[in-house]
Amino acid sequence: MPMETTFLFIKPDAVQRGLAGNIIARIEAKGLTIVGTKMVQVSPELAKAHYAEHAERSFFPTLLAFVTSSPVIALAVRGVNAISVCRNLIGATNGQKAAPGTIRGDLGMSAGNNLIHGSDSPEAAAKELALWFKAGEIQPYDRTINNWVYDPSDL
Ligand code: IDP
Ligand code: MG
Repeated sequence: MPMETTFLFIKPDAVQRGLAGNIIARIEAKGLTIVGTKMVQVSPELAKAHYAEHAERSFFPTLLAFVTSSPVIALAVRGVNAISVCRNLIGATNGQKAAPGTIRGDLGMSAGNNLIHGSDSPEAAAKELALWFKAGEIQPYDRTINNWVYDPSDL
């Protein structure tokens, strides 16, 4: 199966608001497989490495303070085209503009406190999975229900 694995983390606002279950339920119900998960208190070093591409942005200090403010839930998520499927499930960056039906569109009102991160390319997914998970923390299994989630032409 031409499966991809992407990296997501449920941000401190969603964990504090008690929305982690709602978000994980959407990912599972979509037909994606959670193949790795753990709660992480993000260090300043991990935050800086994860968001390195945004180091020059005006919101960078606020972003670092936010992601290190309270624990997050890291997720490795597997499925056909999982990277773009998850980005679509998450929605636009600002919850006020994100489409209804998306996680941010349904659950958030902010550009910064926007509930969840998702890798935006295969290169980012590879970098972020390696940054957040150690060897052996991801179990790349296929759910037996995949025969009902996908038809042969999807694969
Ligand atoms: P993305 O998470 O939708 O890919 P990016 O542009 O990659 O959005 O920005 C990374 C993160 O930085 C966002 O998820 C959000 O938490 C924060 N951020 C982005 N733009 C703003 C902003 O205009 N104000 C405050 N925080 C922002
Ligand atoms: Mg991004």
